[in-house]
Amino acid sequence: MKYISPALTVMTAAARKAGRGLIRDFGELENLQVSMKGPADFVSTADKRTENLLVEELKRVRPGYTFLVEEAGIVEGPDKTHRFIIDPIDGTTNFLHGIPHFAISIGLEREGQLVSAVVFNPVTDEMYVAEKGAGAWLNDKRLRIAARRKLNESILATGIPFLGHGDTAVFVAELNAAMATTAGVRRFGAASLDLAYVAAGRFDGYWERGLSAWDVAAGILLVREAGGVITDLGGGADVLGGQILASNEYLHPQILKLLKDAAKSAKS
Ligand code: LIP
Repeated sequence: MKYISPALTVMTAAARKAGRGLIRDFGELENLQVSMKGPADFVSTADKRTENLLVEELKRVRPGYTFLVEEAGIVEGPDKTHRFIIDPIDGTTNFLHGIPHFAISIGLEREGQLVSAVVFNPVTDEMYVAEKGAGAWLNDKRLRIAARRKLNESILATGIPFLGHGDTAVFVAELNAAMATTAGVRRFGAASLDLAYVAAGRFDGYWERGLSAWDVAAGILLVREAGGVITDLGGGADVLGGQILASNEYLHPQILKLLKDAAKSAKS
């Protein structure tokens, strides 16, 4: 990467340090799978410990910044112009089940604009980073969004409502529409990595509802800096508000229409 800001250097260092702990925890989990209560408690402790470590590491070098984090919520700092948005383990259910697809996600906002991003999968050692105006990168490789223009050649990723979360009827209608028009739909279980995969051109598009800002903040910048288009599911700019659609400029309007029509039909 040609330009790495001091903030991004600090963020990648914190993610690597936290990643080492998560790898140890992930190894330990194998011994705990026999008891049902064991793994869930263990993962929630790992989640909190990782969050604390990230906040401590980042606070040490950026003491005044505000934080929005999954467990502790908003941690106000005197500097209201900078905000870290952090998910210590995005893909917690994968982590809990021993599926090596989860990530540490750290986004940095300056005056409400996402300016730096890190999504780190410690198992595969894939470090995705983006800097506003300087591109998105996977380790040392520049990321570019896929160039496909036809839905019938495209693979989309999504998230599936579970355990009473989300609107099942709307999701089923959207999935039906996507199944009928695309080359396939995937559900990998970690929004930050779904967005990173869109930025890397692995997925041609990704949509999901019921998300939190910390799931997507870093991934949004990755997609933008890889040349992608990202909106909420109404086509608007509220991308941290819980629903998201990411793709390239050709497919985005097609997918948006498809999903809008499907959601409308589910509600009528
Ligand atoms: C997860 C998201 C995923 C979604 C899950 C969950 P968590 O975040 O990354 O895309 O489908 O329901 O929200 O809870 O693992 O940080």
